[in-house]
Amino acid sequence: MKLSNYFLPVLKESPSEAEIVSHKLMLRSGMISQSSSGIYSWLPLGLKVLKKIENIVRDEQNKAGVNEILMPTIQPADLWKESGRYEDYGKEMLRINDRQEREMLYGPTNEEQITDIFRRNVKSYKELPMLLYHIQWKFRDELRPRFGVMRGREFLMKDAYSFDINAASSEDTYNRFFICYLKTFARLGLKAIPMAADTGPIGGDLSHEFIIISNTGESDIYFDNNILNEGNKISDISYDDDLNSIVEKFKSYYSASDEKHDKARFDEIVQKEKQMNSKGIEVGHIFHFGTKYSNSMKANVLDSDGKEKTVHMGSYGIGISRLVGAIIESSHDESGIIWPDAVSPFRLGIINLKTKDDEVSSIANKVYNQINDKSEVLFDDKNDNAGVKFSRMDLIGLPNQIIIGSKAVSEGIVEYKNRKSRETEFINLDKLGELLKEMNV
Ligand code: 5CA
Repeated sequence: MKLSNYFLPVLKESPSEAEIVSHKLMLRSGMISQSSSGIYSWLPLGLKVLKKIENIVRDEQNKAGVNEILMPTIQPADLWKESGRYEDYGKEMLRINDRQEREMLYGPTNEEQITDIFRRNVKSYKELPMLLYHIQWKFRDELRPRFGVMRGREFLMKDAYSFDINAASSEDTYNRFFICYLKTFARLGLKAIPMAADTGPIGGDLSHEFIIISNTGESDIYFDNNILNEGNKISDISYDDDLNSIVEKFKSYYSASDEKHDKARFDEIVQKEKQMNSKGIEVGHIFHFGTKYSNSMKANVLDSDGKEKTVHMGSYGIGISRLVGAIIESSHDESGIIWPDAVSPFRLGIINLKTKDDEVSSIANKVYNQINDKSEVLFDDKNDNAGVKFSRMDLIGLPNQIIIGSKAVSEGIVEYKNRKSRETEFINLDKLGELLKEMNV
């Protein structure tokens, strides 16, 4: 992509309404544009990152054997009256009447909708466990939308739902998602700590939040530092392994956010020097609630003994749009964003420093065309001065940069810059291919 042709409305100044660094950087780098409080449009750069995160989340759900579906954003109120949550959900739910005066709502979550799909279509224990997910926009009329996409009113969530014949099997499914979540966050370049959690309006008695450490997070977290090393080999775990014992190992460490924190127990089981206390961002949340919805909504199947059984359920959320902000919170410096490879909007940025020089431009164009065939590249071919070009490229955070100036003509060399380490090296034009291969571009 040529920058002259790309919609990248970067801002020089930090917008005054943004309180935290990820919100500032997302606005400054032209990733999002506010529509109204807590509601954003996604511009090309932001949308690219959102899609990359979405695809990693999708891939890991598919690998765990979860079926992708797509449910609507607008739901009938009747389903929520059946489960008893229509009144309970209160002002956070956006309620709408259609032209026939039927009560509808913009979905804040989908337990009711999915239970309805399940009870209409699944009749036998033979089809269980059944695991389903979708990636869809949600609306919650948050009292205090803030921090940009971190606490939005409209936000993109991956929500999955599971149906099992009994509690034991349902807990195995819960553990499967637990592992799937650790794999997903690791692939996104994040260290997410699972923490026992309260269940709030979703309900149930077993629940874990997945929280990444960040000093701008909304949750206070307390944990045993050893848990951070436990997840190192998570990508090697297969779904055929004994998942329950792996999950038990994680659960054996102390880790809790403020609402569940028990200081006496923390002091009792964690050595003083291993006690960690910081702020964190919740990027995922899993719930096991047994028959809460299946009971009230009569989601039953015939068991092997020919008797009707109420199915056991869980639900599993990942905040996809929140993750864009969360990743920036954990990966930036004073010049801007530093994208982890897996979610970077482009693998490489090329800067033509001398757009008015025909010889330099001809080399820069050639390099761009060669790489652009194989990899995602953003080519800064605009007529700005060098300072503007450097700071813009640093701000948007592409992991690798190639800077092409007059030395390309006089000496046949260009400069390579690693955005994260800020190290630069001159490189012969004929060696560029090799270097980029090493950088995985
Ligand atoms: N039905 C369950 C699981 S599918 C559920 O809704 N869980 S949740 O309420 O915990 O939300 C799941 C995830 O969505 C959260 O972990 C968080 O990452 C994200 N999320 C929740 N509220 C918001 C919000 N207002 N803005 C951005 N992301 C949010």
